[in-house]
Amino acid sequence: MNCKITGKLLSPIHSFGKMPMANNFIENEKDFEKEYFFNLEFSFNEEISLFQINEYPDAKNFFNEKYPFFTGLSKYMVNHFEKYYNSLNKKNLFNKNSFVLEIGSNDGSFLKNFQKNNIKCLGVDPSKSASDKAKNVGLQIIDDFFNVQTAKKIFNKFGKVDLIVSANAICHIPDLNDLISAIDIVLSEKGSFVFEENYLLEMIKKTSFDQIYNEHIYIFSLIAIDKVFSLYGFKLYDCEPQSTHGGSMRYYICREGAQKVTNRLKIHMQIEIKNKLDKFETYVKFGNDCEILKSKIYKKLKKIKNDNKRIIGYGATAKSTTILNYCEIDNNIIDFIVDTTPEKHWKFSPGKHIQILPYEFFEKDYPEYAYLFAWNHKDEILIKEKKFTSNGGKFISHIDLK
Ligand code: DWN
Repeated sequence: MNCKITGKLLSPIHSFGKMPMANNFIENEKDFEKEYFFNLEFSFNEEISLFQINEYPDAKNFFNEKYPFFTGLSKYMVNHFEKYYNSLNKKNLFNKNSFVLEIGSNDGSFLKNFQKNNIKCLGVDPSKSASDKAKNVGLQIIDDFFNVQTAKKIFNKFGKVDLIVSANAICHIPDLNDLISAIDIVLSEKGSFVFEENYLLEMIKKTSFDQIYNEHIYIFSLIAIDKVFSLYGFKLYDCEPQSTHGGSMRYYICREGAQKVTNRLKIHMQIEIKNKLDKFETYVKFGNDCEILKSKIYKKLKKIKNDNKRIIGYGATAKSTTILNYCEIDNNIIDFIVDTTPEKHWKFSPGKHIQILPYEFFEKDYPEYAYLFAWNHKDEILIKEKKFTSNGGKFISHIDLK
């Protein structure tokens, strides 16, 4: 596979084996046979310090009217987006006359904050299942991928935008060259592009290999974002670590010279250098760490089963696809997975075909163990599940086994 930016041939560092598409929950048992698998492996482009997966299915196969992830199901995330809005407001990155664009607006959880404050805004998202929810609350959404073509349409209809925002969407876009060209078309001269994504340093520290799946083409670092955007006349000028999604980073980008680079950015860049995020060897070690953790997870789950205890899965996350398939965990180990998303209920998990049940099945008959696939929402979930834990129930996950 060649890097979409430098054209360099990338050599694989580590493979998680044959992997189905995350979020491709299967409705009918007769469709198990037809399931699509690809080789999930990662590489590291040293020239631009970019961590990426080598093979991935076309996004049209999953970001469509069936996409089953909705941001607004987590109260913490809804709250997080209000804080994100307030922080941009405090930094004067928009004002009451601004026009704001969100890339990957999902169900409108972020844009609702602009709408509430009468700021003109527009969302772009190809997942109609999610964008219909945003439209239902009166938001203006384009059901499409954000690319040069869409950017031209936006520019022709609305002119330039003052602020482009995004959360957990940019790492889903394979062609960063096209993405940045699209940003160049719509962003005003003094405007900022602010986005946040799960953060490479956190993934390396936690060995949270489940952040890697077909939707996440890249796991970004500051060094990578700085190098990539500077190839196109843009500048990374600030950053802000976030606790969401297991540890994220917020990136602030402007046109070269439009903003002053902050000390905070310089400090965090130094931390990345110290942690060797720009070195190939870091990712070879990460691959080895994944293998070690995989065998620890399997042993732990096998021991629980040998002790005749029940394990269910908590949260049919996209991330759980990598855990279940890489670690060879099937329904001999996990009875079923509960989730609060109606669109996932009674379907089967990709690859290992564990059934997804409504949340109530958890409360009805508590198991001894729950594998917390939604470990990134642990704080929110532990508050909700005091009854389970005070009755002796235990949450487990690979994050705690490291
Ligand atoms: O980048 C992405 C992130 C932001 O969202 C996407 N590629 C896809 C998706 O990834 P994920 O599915 O791993 O995200 P979450 O937020 O970890 O998914 C949580 C899942 O757990 C949802 O299906 C909802 C469910 N859930 C639950 O059943 N009870 C969540 C909470 C908080 C709960 O209390």
